Amino acid sequence: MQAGVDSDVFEQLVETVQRFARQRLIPAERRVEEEDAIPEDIVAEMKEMGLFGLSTPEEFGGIGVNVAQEAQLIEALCYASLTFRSLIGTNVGIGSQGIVIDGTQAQKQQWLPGVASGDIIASFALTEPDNGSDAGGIRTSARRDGSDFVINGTKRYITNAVRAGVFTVFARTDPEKDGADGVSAFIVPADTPGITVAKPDRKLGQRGTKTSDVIFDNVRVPETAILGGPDRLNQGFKTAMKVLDRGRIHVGAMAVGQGQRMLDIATDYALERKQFGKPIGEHQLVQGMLADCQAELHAARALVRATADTFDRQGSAIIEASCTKYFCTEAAGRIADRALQIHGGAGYMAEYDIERLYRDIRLLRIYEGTSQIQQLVIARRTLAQRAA
Ligand code: COS
Repeated sequence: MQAGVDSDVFEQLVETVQRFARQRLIPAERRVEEEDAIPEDIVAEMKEMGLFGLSTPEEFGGIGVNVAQEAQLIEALCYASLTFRSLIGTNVGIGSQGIVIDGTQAQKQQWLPGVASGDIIASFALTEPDNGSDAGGIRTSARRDGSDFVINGTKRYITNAVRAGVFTVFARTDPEKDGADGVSAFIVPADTPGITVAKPDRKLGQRGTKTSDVIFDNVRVPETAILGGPDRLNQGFKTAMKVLDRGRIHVGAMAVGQGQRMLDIATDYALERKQFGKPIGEHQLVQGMLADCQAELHAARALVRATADTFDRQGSAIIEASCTKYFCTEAAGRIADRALQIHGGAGYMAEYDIERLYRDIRLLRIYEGTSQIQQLVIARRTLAQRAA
């Protein structure tokens, strides 16, 4: 059982994050959209609040929440634009969790205090130009040279790469094997010679988030850079999968936070906008859309909480995590669509927030495993369980 922080401290933290999202972040959203950047004073406040270290164990300077608590806090934070979450997202999730789950004590001591404070941004470098869903097909190579490894290859769409202090890089250490088996994870400081971070990608939404290609050209690291130490050679794919399981619950919580925001916006609009002599919320077809949003949101929130509890109890929840990401992000997509529809023509206009939120939410069905990959994980494991 992962205990997390005491309930009174936690309740206070949730209230603080709720207030911060409403009073500080939402008013800054349009500026972030226009400038494609998060204002530095907000970054500083997020550091002060300890948000970068939410999931880092207390002994390494973090807050040490468990998965259920993380989910509630991320839901609260994601009432505001998903862009703000993206800034802390890799430190709380995929960028650091490999070190937390499988790192050696020395690796934890070296990296986690800086990750927790936000002074070091941790970035997760798995995806490549030719390998997205097929994560086991990694082509980036790490060739042994004495007691060093030399990394060559390109990673793609790497969140927070331009800000990164450290990368968890997945590379093929056994060229004889072409699947998941011959892959290792390395902890690579971002200033290691041979690393180039390309200019940030232009995207459909979530302006202010930064993703880029990262090119590794003869990047030399010692064998102690293998995540978990030299004994975990060729074990990197499993680390990636474990990190993504936890991450998928986190993304489910993001979908619930934004889903609630979009439902609230649509409900306010339905109360205020009049057609045929009365507020549109009094028309039953609009009520149908609101009801579907509310029902799906309740189901999504309950699923996130149940899965997070299972993860905290068992230390793993593979099928549940995939079901959660799949259901919650698809539901959020439907909520976004209905919320925009309720706005009519106004919903298509950039003056209304829903146009931006609709674009932002689209990514949730793609990253950390597409909906189709979640279906595949769920179905394969369901079949295997019955066949066993
Ligand atoms: N936890 C621990 N171990 C896991 C695991 C998990 N969640 N999932 C798989 N493994 C292990 C398997 O048990 C297997 O180990 P053994 O060889 O010892 O049996 C090994 O990892 C390989 O697993 P599998 O055969 O299922 O690998 P596949 O290549 O078939 O790939 C999918 C599985 C498609 C599920 C995987 O590639 C995937 O999740 N892809 C999506 C990647 C993704 O989310 N990308 C987003 C990028 S980050 S934003």
